Amino acid sequence: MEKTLAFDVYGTLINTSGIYETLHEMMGEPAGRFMASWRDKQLEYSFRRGVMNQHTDFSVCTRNSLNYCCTRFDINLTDEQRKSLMDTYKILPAFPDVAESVASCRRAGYGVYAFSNGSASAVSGLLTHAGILDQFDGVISTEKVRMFKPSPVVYNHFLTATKSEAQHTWLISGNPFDVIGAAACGWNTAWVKRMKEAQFDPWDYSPTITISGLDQLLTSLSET
Ligand code: 2OP
Repeated sequence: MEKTLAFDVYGTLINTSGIYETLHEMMGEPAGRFMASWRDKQLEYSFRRGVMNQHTDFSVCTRNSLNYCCTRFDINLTDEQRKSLMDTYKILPAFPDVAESVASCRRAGYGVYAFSNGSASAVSGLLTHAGILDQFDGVISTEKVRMFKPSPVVYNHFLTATKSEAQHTWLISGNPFDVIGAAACGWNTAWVKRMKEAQFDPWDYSPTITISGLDQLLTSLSET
């Protein structure tokens, strides 16, 4: 049975902090707090929409949370500035350890997929801009089942779409909510803990493996 790797996109393959420079040019000092708030609120909106069965394109969660943060931080960005931020979000950089790690896992015989709340077109655009789209066997977006992570619906959709089985599938993610969601569905999980101070939720699920970068992934997988 082929082993399958599902790589989360935002925060795992793609560095969402890549938006910082643009934010800092627009607002100076609050950029760091603004960026963190924006990401948290974006995810909160996706969770709430999932529970409410009110799915929409993930970019709507991104735009709504941007507007929320402008009010919260009392920063009056123009429509042009907001559009510029949304456009920058479409071409965020990949982390430097992604290309070699994904290629080596594929050479080792793993099926490798990008797996995201983002639409297939948004994710394909990000990976194309980063020059790594053709390193993946496919892009699996949760849009097909009109649901967001960490609903079990999306993890089951991934298995169906890739003809994989939970016990032979790994979720590779920097996001604890995603790791816990996949673990609750019986998947193996790798938490990519890039920041020393990153905290995992004290729930009754822990990652199968924890790595500080994707350069450690293949070695860690072969040791399990
Ligand atoms: C994803 O890419 C939002 O990181 C999450 O699905």
